[in-house]
This record gives sequence, structure tokens and C-alpha cells, in this order.
Amino acid sequence: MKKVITYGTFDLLHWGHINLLRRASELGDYLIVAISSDEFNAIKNKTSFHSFENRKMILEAIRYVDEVISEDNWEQKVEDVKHHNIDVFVMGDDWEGKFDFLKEHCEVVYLPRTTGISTTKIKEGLKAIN
Ligand code: C2G
Repeated sequence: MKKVITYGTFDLLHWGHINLLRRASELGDYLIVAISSDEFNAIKNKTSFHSFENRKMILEAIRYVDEVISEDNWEQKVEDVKHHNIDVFVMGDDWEGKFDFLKEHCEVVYLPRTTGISTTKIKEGLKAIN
């Protein structure tokens, strides 16, 4: 079974996230998503509208996602790849090159980001209409 993993906050889930998850799932047979904990979001200087528990529940409902684990720090990726027997690590290409150190453990794939949508754009759009 070819296993794929990807990481992210996935707040205010939108079609750019779904494009990423669908393409990631097509690279193997089993997709694990490591979703940033609220504490790790703070380290990333991000605040989510939805809590970790609710972002996790939403991701678990997506047909492309087989398992959701917590992302708690920058350092866990090598251990995650080993522990979960990962074959492919996937991220959007806004992270191009940032995780190439994983190439000694698994395939590393950066997928083109979906243009025209982002969680920030959603937040700004909502402010403009309220
Ligand atoms: N993404 C995308 N297109 C968009 C928005 C996001 O392809 N329009 C991708 C990002 O490139 C990322 C994933 O969707 O691969 C999740 O995006 P975020 O929730 O913004 O995740 P991020 O804050 O980049 O966290 O250790 C890695 C970090 O946790 C990544």
C-alpha cells in the first residue's frame, strides 16, 4: 500500500485545500493529513477560526483523506514518515524546497498551489461584506 502524507492548518476549508488533498490522494493508496494543532498554529503565527478538534473532524469527513494526525512541531516530519511508513510527502509549491531533507526517507512532491483562493482571502472577503 502506497502511503502519502501532507501537512497543514486547513482552516476555513476551501477548494484550494480540496484540490491539494485530491491530488495528494491520487499519488498513492492511503492519505494521512497532519493537521496543525492550535499550539503549533501559534508557533506558525496563525490563528484558526476553527479549533483543532473541529478542523480534524472536517478533514476526516473528506473522501480523499484516510487518516488525520496532529502536527505539533516543525521537527516531527522525519519521525512521522518512518512511523507511518510513508512513501510520498506532498505539499503545495509555496513550500517548494523547504522539505527536501525528507528526500532521503521518501519521495517529496510539491504541487502547484490553487490560485485565487486562500483562507486569508475568505477572511478579508467576509470583513468587506459585514
Ligand atoms: N494550498 C493550496 N492552494 C491554496 C491554499 C493552500 O494548494 N490556494 C495548500 C498549501 O500549499 C498547503 C495546504 O494547502 O500544502 C494547506 O495549506 P495551509 O492550511 O495554509 O497550511 P500551511 O499553513 O501552509 O501549513 O508543516 C507544514 C505546515 O503545517 C503547512
